[in-house]
Amino acid sequence: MTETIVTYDLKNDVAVIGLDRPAKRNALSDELIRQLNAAVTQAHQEAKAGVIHSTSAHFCAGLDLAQLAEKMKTGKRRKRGSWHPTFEMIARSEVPFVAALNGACIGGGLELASAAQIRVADKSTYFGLPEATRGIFVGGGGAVRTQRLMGYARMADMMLTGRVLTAEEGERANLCQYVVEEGESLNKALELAERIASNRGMVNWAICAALPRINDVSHEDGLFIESLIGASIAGGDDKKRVTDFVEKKTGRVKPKED
Ligand code: 1HE
Repeated sequence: MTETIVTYDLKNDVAVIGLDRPAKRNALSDELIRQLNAAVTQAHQEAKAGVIHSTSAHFCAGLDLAQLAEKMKTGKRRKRGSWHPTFEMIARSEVPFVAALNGACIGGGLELASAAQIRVADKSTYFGLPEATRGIFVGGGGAVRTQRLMGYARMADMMLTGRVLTAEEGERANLCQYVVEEGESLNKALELAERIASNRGMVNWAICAALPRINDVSHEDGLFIESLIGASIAGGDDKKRVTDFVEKKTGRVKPKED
């Protein structure tokens, strides 16, 4: 029987996906990607938001180098772009994902985290892109997504020099949006995911699927797509959410409390 190395749980409307290969620091083997794909597919069928976390001390050590070494010996290399469909499903769908980070968030692990819409790092988290050290390149969409998050200069620095960033440095470099105390990233990610799950699905879809695409087109085309999206999501329960505010049935935006 195949060992379970990705756990799946549905908590209310939130799919909780756990990377569960602690002995290998959640290194991304073909089997782990296969199980992750199945979990994300299931999340799409039944959840309104998702969380991806590690069940142990490290989020993810990146590509399974032992498996790669084995394939190099036999000449059976991983097909290029084989992670893309899974990571793309996380990145651009109606189900937004929050990645809860801890410990090593390295190489393909950072690429996976970059596919989520929100990253919460606890203070044990460190970010690295050691691909050049291993003589390989990013392969999980990091050239697009991670670069877009942190910018070319920072990514080139990390890749060329092996520079490692702490959680706080990662936040300043835009690799994560929240830094929490050690052991708290899953709790914070769940709290955020529950909040996200209460949004209209169509609006979440527009944020996840349309905003990044608008980034890819011209200013004018972006404005046009924005108008199209606005028109296409009109209807449904949007009127109720608006009138609820006008009739004082729903909360106001409050100043942030420390
Ligand atoms: C692994 C992997 C892995 C650990 N593939 N087996 N990624 C890297 O270059 C990161 C490589 N890993 C590390 O630097 C460290 O292992 C960690 C910082 C993540 C954790 O250190 P530590 O001291 O807690 O654990 P460890 O003793 O180094 O590793 C524990 C076991 O996990 C050990 O196996 P064991 O059988 O000897 O016990 C390690 O071999 C195994 N392990 N990381 C396979 N990555 C296609 S594009 C994406 C390209 C990339 O992702 S490049 C980055 C690859």
